[in-house]
Amino acid sequence: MTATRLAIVTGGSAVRYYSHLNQAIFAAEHGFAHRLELSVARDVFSPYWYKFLAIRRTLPDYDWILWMDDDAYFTDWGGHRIEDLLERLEAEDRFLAISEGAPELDGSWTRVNSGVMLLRNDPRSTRLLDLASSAHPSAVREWWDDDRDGMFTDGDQDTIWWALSTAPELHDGFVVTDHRLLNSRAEYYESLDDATIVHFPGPGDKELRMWSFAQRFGLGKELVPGDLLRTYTGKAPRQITRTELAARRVGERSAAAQKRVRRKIDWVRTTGRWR
Ligand SMILES: [Mn+2]
Repeated sequence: MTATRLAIVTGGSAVRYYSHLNQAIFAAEHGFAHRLELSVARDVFSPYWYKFLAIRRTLPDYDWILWMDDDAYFTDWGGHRIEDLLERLEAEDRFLAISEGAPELDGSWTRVNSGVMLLRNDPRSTRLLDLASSAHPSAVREWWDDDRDGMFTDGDQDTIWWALSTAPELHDGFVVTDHRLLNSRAEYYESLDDATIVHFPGPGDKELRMWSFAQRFGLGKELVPGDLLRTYTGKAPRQITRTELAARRVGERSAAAQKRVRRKIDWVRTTGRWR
C-alpha cells in the first residue's frame, strides 16, 4: 500500500484547456491526489505517446491512478462511482478498468476508449504499458478487424486494445465498463449526474463542443460549478459568450466547407473527372 490510494493523472506537452482545474478540484473533493504531467521526451512519435510516459512516471507512487485525457471532465461531483469501482476491482483482483467506446453520433464505435483508464500499481499494468507502447499502430492495423474491433484510430487506443486482446496474462485482469461509469459523451447527458465523466474525443473544434456543453448546464470553461471553483481557486467561472460560440460555429462550418473543396480537388486529381 502506498500513502495515497488514487491519483488523477493528466498531461501532455502543453496545457490546452481548463480540464486540469476540473480534475484537480474533483480530486481534492474526494481525497485523491492530482498530477498534471507536462513534459517532453525523446522519440515521442505521436502525441498519444505522452500518455504512456505520464502513466509510467506516476503509477509507482500510488495504488491506483485514474488517467484522464485533457479533453475529459468530471460532471457528477457528488457521486462515489469511482470509489465504488475501485472497491469492485480490488475485490475481483483486476488491474484495469477501461470504458467501452460510447457509440458516436456518426455511428462509429470502438471496443474501448483510452481517454480515461483506471490502472493499478501492479505488474500486469506494467506488462500492458510495455506491450502497448512498443507496438506500432501500423503493425496493429494488420491484426485489426473493423467488424470485430471497431474503428481504427491510429493511436495508443488501438495498441492498448491489441495488447488486451492478445496477451493471455492480461485476459482476466480487466473490465470494460459502461461509458456512463467512466467515459461518456455530451449527447448522452440530460442532467450532469447522468454519467461520471464527459469526454470530447475526435477531430474538429473541441472547444466549441466543450463550451456548448458547459453553456447548456450553466457552467464556465472549466466545467466546474461556480461555488466549487471559487472555493478552490478564488476565481469566478470563465464565462462563455454567445458571440464567442457563434464565431466558432462559423469557423467550423467554413473549415468543413474547405475540407469538402480539398476532397473534391483530390478526387478530380485522381480520377480526372469532375463528377
Ligand atoms: Mn481524448
